[in-house]
Amino acid sequence: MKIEPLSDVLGAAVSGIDLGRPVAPEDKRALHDALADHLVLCIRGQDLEPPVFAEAARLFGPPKKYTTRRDRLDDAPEVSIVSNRPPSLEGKPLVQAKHWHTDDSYLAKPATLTLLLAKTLPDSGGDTEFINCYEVLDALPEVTRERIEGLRAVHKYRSRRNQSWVAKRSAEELAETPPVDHPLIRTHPKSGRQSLYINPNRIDHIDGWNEAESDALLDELYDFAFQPRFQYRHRYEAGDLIVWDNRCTMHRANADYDIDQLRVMHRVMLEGEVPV
Ligand SMILES: O=C(O)CCC(=O)C(=O)O
Ligand SMILES: [Fe+2]
Repeated sequence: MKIEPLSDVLGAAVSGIDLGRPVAPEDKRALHDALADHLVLCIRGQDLEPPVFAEAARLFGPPKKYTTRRDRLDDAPEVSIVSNRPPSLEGKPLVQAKHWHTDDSYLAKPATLTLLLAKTLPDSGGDTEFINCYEVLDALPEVTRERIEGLRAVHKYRSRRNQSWVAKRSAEELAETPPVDHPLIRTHPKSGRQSLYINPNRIDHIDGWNEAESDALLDELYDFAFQPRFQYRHRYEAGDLIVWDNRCTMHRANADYDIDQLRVMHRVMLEGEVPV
């Protein structure tokens, strides 16, 4: 197994391993260490059917069943489909998740990791971009950091400030996800490092602040975090399996490609934990 950095910001490519087969304990340890160091891994050449993919994800932690029933698979309910032809739009093309976000932050326990397996790629483009949120917090001006110390943000499945298309959920599915609040500065339980924990799609407002003041602060934080110096753009090869840490990164699907071409990814999210 070989592990090589993909950029100075974050990301490492892993080759020479097949997650469809048992993984040696030393390789498992090396993968965990690499993820902690690089925040995003691209494991090359993975050809995994959904039940095998769900099983392989266990290498990193327990997978969870996806909430939106329509977008998950019957033979592997941990695997959801991220397609540019969402089932609820009856064949109409749409790039999902094209604005910066971290997965699941509208839940009390957002997924720790997400695994995304490239199944069908357009001829070119269809990239996923990432932000290193440790670096964002480290670079934040001291005055801003002091202002946000101790603040919490209210996250909602369908937030007032949401930008991306949000899949319709049944009343029963919505009832499973009431609004939650999370700290703006989050400490990673494994690295002990702090990062800026923001989600432009799901944060509705800063807890206890009025809308105008809250919007102003959020806009300032987002503008700062979106700077190219914190970003890595992943250009896919067939069989790429991307694993990212939602506790210290954001990501978005790049929409700058020929949407007439099909793009299908299989996704597994791992059980979450309360952000601290
Ligand atoms: O399709 C992508 O590139 C990213 C999709 C996404 O945001 C996700 O799977 O959580
Ligand atoms: Fe996502």
